[in-house]
Amino acid sequence: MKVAVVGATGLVGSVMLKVLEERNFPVTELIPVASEKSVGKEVLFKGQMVKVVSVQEALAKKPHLAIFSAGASVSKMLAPQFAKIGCKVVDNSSAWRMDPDIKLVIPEVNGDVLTIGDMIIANPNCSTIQMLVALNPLHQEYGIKRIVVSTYQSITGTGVKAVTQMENERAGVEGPMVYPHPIDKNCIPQCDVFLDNRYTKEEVKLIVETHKILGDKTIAVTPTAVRVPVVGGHSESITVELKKSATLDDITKILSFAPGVVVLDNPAKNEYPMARMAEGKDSVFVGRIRPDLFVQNCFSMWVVADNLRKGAATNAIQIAELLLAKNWI
Ligand code: 2RA
Repeated sequence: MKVAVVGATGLVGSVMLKVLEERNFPVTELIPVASEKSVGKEVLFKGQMVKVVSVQEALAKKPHLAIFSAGASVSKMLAPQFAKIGCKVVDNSSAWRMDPDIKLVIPEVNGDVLTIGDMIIANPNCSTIQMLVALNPLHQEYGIKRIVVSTYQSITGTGVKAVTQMENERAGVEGPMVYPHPIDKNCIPQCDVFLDNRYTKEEVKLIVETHKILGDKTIAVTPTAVRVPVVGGHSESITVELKKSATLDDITKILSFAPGVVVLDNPAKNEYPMARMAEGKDSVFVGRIRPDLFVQNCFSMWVVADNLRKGAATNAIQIAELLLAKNWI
């Protein structure tokens, strides 16, 4: 299968190449696509150096599948061009997520919404993916009334320039700032820009994407998105209030069997998920599971995942694997 990776030289794009290889996705020809300034560079794939090509060259090769991680404006402009030549697109940007005609998919949660006619499919935001992989089984069993979530987001979610800012600050070196404040030895309660409602774009994604993916706008979501000087993955403190009664055993059991989830929860041994242990893995790790001490049928948990893998590249490739299984690509 001819597979284009648009944004192949970026942080997520390079992880996409790695995951395609690791999962033995049946790529017969890789078509790495990047901006004009990167055309001619080479990327390593399956032990071979493959030349980065322009969009026009990629379209001319007529790929069967194009996986995008090139930003919303590029996706808005280019995804329809690939779809027009019959190429299925899985897009990791925010460009199509809230389009009513475009499916927003987490395979473990709502993979069954896909149809043969879907030509552009949106990959949800990383912080939404890990939250809903953990919460969907509880929603299916008990119904969710309210979610209060605080995220502790890796700087890799912003990209290479953010990692450089942190490293420069750590080394005491002046350099370009991608954040409005220093990130080293700091927590910045702002991911992306503020909107008129005093929430950030990142926080609103947790609300609107949850409503779209679970198909339930009655779920109250109260998000706070924080940037932290971590590189391995995003961590989330989640409190979920359920509509029906449940016990701690019920919750722990359901999570233990939930697709894509690994429960790591042993306070007596100081065992719980952390970004450093999630890095490079595809599971969503859940721990610190505990009942609320004041509110009935309300539970808190700590949810950690590698934001570049399950939060982006792996989820996109799992969507492609669903299409492959249906012979739709
Ligand atoms: C972030 N989720 O972490 C956003 C985009 N990757 O910055």
